[in-house]
Amino acid sequence: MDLTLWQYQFRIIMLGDSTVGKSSLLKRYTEDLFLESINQTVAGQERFRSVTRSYYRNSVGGLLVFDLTNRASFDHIKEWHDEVCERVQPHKVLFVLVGQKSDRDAFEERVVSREEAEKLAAQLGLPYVEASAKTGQNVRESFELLTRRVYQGLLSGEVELQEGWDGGAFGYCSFEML
Ligand SMILES: Nc1nc2c(ncn2[C@@H]2O[C@H](COP(=O)(O)OP(=O)(O)O)[C@@H](O)[C@H]2O)c(=O)[nH]1
Ligand SMILES: [Mg+2]
Repeated sequence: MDLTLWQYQFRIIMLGDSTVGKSSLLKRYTEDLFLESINQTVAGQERFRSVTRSYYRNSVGGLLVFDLTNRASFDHIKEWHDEVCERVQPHKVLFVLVGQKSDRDAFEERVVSREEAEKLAAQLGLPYVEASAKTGQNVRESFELLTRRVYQGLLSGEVELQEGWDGGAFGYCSFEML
């Protein structure tokens, strides 16, 4: 019987407009913490097109994040998606679409409906999940969904393991963030 256990490390990127809550999602996931006014990533740093190829290098998965209360951040999702897909060719990055700040739904601040987000996700061929870094709702699920999606992609040959990429052979996930 072969009892070999494989551990994979996937490099994952988090993409989306500034202030959608990427840093907050990661903080909630890794430390189970939420800060109302988290140290802001330098303003403007996350502008569309400001990302370089090296940022995506060796990434096999990504969370595409928008803010359910910010229409522009939703409108930019397709641009983020297409930009990355174009840049990583001939490789592929597998995404999960995340509608962030779902806690604000309770205050009727939502401006992007679940239906239209699901429609965009279907168009892009991605799973969709609504999450809140503030309450923790679906945060773990978002990362796990992505990890499972990448693992599935590995088995199906959609993404490939590359020899000798930085980060080493052991561990589960490594994160890159703008
Ligand atoms: N209500 C609410 N606010 C959030 C949530 N996630 C982040 N924020 C707030 O949104 C702002 C921007 O978050 P940040 O994580 O820095 O966004 P980033 O620029 O995408 O990394 C901060 O003031 C956060 O406290 C959330 O799930 N719900
Ligand atoms: Mg940030």
